[in-house]
Amino acid sequence: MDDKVIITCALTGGMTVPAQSKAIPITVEQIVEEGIRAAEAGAAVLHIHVREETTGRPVADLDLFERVLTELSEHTDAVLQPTTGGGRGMTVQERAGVLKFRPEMATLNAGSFNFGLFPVAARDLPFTDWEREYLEGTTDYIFKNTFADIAYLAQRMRESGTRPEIEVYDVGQIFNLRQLVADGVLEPPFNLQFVLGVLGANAAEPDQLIHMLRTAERVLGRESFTWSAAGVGYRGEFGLVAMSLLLGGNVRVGLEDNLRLTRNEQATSNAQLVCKAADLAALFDREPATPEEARRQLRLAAT
Ligand code: KMH
Ligand code: ZN
Repeated sequence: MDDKVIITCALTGGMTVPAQSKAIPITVEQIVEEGIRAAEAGAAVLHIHVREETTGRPVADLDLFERVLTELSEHTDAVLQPTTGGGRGMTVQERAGVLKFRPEMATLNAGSFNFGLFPVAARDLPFTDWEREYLEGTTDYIFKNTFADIAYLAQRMRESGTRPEIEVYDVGQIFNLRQLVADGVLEPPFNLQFVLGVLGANAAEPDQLIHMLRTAERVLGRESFTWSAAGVGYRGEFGLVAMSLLLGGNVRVGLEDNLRLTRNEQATSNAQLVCKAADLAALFDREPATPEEARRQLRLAAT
């Protein structure tokens, strides 16, 4: 087990809408500020989406990505990990656009599924028309990551010198990876992120995490990957933090995945969620990895 734990902070995401929480950063300035504070609190990796600045709608706008990446790199040494998953309505080509900035890491999603956020639309929140439509429309939103899409994104990442973090949402996607290795599309060692708790994929339950971890060890080989877990929702997020700390994995927290600091209290910043993860890590005698330690563990090009 690596005593150091890499904390990734997923700052804003591409699936929630602003009415769910005032803390969700929207503008470039807010995303950058949140990223700096999260890194100061112990996050070694910042996972990044961007949003239209006037509405908060998730977008794949390259000008916004460029500004966020440039400003963050001027203020923090954290590993910057933009999404290639994007949000509803974006094509795979649009999602790949951010690779032109040659980030040292980016997400690569390991399979397709119906990414269902529609139950949120039934909550009593002051949704605008687009927000309600965005959430309700996920009854019919396939988060599309076909074998062809994955091959395309993997090739683009090779060209940009970007190391993929592979997002695995369900156990079957581990077998997708085995096929992608056989086809020469992907090559171990992998950095896996088990993302559990998305409706349409797997649940953020202890048994499911263990099952996915053991399956990855059996199918891909125990030495062929590092891993982290991200749970969606409050119980999912901190439940999986505790499990990963215990099992020797890394952790991801952040307002992309969860909006609450305690069961009854909204988080007011990403840094609060990072601090809570770091406090839990201390209870397990694990210290947050610095960005340099994270680069070494994740085998990023810069090391
Ligand atoms: N927004 C999504 C549909 C990623 O960043 O690569 C999934 C996602 C994954 O956020
Ligand atoms: Zn994301």
